[in-house]
Amino acid sequence: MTRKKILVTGGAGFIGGNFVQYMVKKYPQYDIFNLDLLTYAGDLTKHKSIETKENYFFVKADIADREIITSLFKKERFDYVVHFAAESHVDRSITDPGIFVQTNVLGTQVLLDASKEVNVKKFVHVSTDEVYGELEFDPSTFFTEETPLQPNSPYSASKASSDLLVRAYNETYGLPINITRCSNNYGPYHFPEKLIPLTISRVLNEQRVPVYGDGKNIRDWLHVIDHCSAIDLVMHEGINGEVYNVGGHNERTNLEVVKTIIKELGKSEELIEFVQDRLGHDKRYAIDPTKLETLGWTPTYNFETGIAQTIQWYLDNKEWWEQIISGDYQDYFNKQYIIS
Ligand code: NAD
Ligand code: TDX
Repeated sequence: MTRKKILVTGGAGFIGGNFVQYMVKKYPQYDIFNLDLLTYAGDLTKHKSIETKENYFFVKADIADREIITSLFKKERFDYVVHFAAESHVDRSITDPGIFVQTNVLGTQVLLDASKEVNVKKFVHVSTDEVYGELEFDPSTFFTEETPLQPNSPYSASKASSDLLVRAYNETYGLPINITRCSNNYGPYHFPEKLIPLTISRVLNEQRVPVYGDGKNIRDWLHVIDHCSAIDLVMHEGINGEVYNVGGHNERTNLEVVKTIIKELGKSEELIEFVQDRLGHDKRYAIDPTKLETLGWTPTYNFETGIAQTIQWYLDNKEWWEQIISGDYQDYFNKQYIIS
C-alpha cells in the first residue's frame, strides 16, 4: 500500500500545530507535510517532539504564493489537504483587515486551484462558527449547518468568503471537500493574544486582565484535542460536500472564564479590568454538533478538567509563552489596550 500524503497548512500555529502532532503520532503510515509561513502566530519550537520523525516534513511558504504552491503540489501530489492557515485574530482584523482578505480568501483560492490540478482526494477546510454571526442570549438557540452566513467582523467575513469558494469548487469542478465550523478552542500552544492564554499569562505575572464591555458575551469552548479528533474523522469519513459544526456544549461568559482562571491560580479578582468593548462584538456563539456526533464523534473533555490541565500546561511551559510575550507582542498589546 502506498503511503498517503497529507498537507496540513498552518501547522506551526495553535490548532494546526496540535493537529500535526496528533496525526504524526497516530498515523505512522501517513506522511504529514506542515506548510506554514511562520508569521507572528507560527513557531516550530512546539514541534521538538516530532521534528526527527520520518513521517514529518516542514515547508516554509505563503499559501497565497501561486507559483510556489502550484509547483509544490505538482511535485508532491498530496492525497489530502487540511487547511488551517489563516489570520485568526478578530481584534487584528478590526485594525488591519487587508491581510485577512489576502491570506484567508486569496490564499484559500490558490490552494483550491492547486488541489484541483492534482485531483486531491479531499480538501478539508477548517472554518469557524463566527461565519454564522451572533446569537441572542437565549440558551435554547444554536448554530446548525443550515444557519445562514452573517459574518460581522472582517475576520469572519474573510472566513465566510473562503467557505463559499470551497463550496463553489465542489459544485463547479467536483473537487471533493468538507467544511468544518468549530467553536472557540483552548489548550496547549494557544497564542497569548486570545482570551484564555492572555488571562493565564497576565494573572501569573500579577498584571491586570482586560475584559471587554461588561464581560457577559458568551463563547462555546472546545478543547483543541477534541477539535483534532473531529477533523481526523471528517477527513476520513465526512460525506463529500458536507459542512460539519464542531462544538462541545461548553458555553461560558467571558467573565466566568476569567474568574475560573483567577480562582485556579489562587489570585485576586481585583486583577479584572473592564475595558472598552470590541467593535461589533458578537454577543453569543453556541454550536449544535448533532450532525458530527451522528458521524461518530464525541468530545472527551469537560471544560473544568480541560481548563485546569491547560493552566497546568502554561505553568509547565513558561519558556514558550514568555518568549512570545516579549518583543513585538508588547508593541501589539500597548497599541491594543488602554489598561492600568
Ligand atoms: P493561529 O493564528 O494560531 O495559527 C495560524 C497559522 O497560520 C500560523 O502558524 C501562521 O504562521 C500560519 N499562516 C498565516 N498566514 C499564512 C500564510 N499566508 N501562509 C502560510 N501560513 C500562514 O490560528 P489557530 O487559532 O490555530 O486557527 C487555525 C484555523 O482554525 C484558522 O483557519 C481559524 O480560522 C480556525 N479556527 C480557529 C478557532 C480558534 O478558536 N482558534 C476556532 C474555529 C476555527
Ligand atoms: O483581552 C480580551 N478581552 C476580552 O474580553 C480578549 C483578547 C478577548 N476578550 C473577549 C472577546 C470575546 O468575546 O473574549 C472572547 C474571546 O475572544 P478571543 O479569544 O479573541 O476569541 P474570539 O474573538 O471569540 O475568536 C476565537 O474563536 C473563533 C478565535 O480567535 C477565532 O480564530 C475563531 O474563529
